[in-house]
Amino acid sequence: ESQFGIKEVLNQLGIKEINDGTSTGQNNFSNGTILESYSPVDGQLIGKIKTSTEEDYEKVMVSAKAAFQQFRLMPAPQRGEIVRQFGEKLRKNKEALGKLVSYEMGKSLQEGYGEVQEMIDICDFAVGLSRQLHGLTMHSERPGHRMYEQYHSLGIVGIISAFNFPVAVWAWNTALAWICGDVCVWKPSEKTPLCAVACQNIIAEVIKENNLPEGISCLINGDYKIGELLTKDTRVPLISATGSTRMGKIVAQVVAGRLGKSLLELGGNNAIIVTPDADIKMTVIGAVFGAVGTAGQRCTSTRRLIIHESIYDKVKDAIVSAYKQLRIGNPLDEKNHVGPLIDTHAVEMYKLALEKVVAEGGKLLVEGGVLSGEGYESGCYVKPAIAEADNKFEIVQHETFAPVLYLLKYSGTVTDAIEIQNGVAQGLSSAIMTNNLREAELFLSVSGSDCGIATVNIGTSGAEIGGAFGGEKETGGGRESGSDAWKVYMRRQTNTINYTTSLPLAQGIKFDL
Ligand code: UN1
Repeated sequence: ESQFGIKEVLNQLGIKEINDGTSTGQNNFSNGTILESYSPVDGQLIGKIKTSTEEDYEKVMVSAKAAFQQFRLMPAPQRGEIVRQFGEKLRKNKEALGKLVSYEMGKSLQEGYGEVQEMIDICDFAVGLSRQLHGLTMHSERPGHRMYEQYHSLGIVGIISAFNFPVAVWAWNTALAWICGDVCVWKPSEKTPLCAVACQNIIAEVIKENNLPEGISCLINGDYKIGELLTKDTRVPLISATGSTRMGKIVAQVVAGRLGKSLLELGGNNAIIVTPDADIKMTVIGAVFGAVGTAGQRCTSTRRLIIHESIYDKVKDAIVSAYKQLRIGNPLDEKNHVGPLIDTHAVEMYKLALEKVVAEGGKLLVEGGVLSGEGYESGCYVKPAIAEADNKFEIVQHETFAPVLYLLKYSGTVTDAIEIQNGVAQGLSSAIMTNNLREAELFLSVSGSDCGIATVNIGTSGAEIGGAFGGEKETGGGRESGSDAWKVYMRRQTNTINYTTSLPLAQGIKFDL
């Protein structure tokens, strides 16, 4: 639609009417069936891609393997320079790519830009890291020996990403993998293939401008079957997969079956604990953004509010009244807070969740519903809903990728709230709203939150790239992005060198000949 300047956006990003879904960075070829990408914003066809066949996949792997042989020899800081140039190109394309993310995925334009900003941030982080792939040195127990460890490039990294962060999740993985000297093969979500083509077009320019071997960044497209080729492939030492717990369990078993490594970023069931010492104003902003941002389709979205009984009504009223101010509509219009769900299947799941919570004895405080009429033609726009529920409800235990927020009440101390917060199968993000130091520290202590992310006076979503991102339990245990998450993209080697003329054995063992 020209009204959002989408034609110009597609032009700038090199998206054609029909695009090759297979790319080695220089060569694009695809012999599979056609996949159409419709926008949840207005239901319009944005473009088509040709998916990858098994033969296409084989060509990609040959090219990736050859690229790795060369790329691993390039000094890490020089690889960092490549990532720096990629970050520069992302800066130039931030507006266009952010708009495409918003149009193809449906998140608000602000969040579309935010997602591209996360890509830029991880590039900056990776550039610095390219000079800091440190190993330790140890003191040998034997005289005249030196012991140290080093990190070597791993090989081909398979990246399987979800629709909700169609560009950033790839960048978190690939920017680190590249500085580590790995090459990447990306299988994006079938729901957002054009975002992937746009990213691949951007990195392809960098690869060309630097005369790098093709195959450093590869793209394949298709359904789960093409993903299966990756997970089964012994040429791929690491699979990084983001998506549902159901998908993650399948990937984990297949990869473990060949003793490969997997980095899993799966479902969350994130809660904010609101204690009697919470700042209510901050709580409302954090909770509402967490619950309705990206229309509740982040793995870090706030699903549960665990509120102390003494302030329950006050918090409930404040949140319910904030929901009345939410504007739902075209996400490319910056006035709107909430855009559409990804597709009508997601709408069905949302409706089912609301039916279930009522059937299990919950009470709707803010009724949901699917919007229709002008501006809502795609059928993907829903009203964010709030339900009073119990943590034990089956539906509350389950991650519904939609803006449905459950209010849970606790009595007693923060320990009781923590028990509820931890009483789910998932363990991604968690938060506490309190100005009470004792409560906050307890929440962060070993007997506190069991999640990979635990924050104080912040909501559950919107993590910065500098920290390691990921979660425990059914969230899969993987860590991406900041801190030392890079280590999973490399292989570690322990080296001991003897510079004497004798051969003393470790543990003092005598072995004389
Ligand atoms: C996801 O939903 O897959 O913390 C990732 C956040 C974002 C990343 C979400 N930085 O909400």
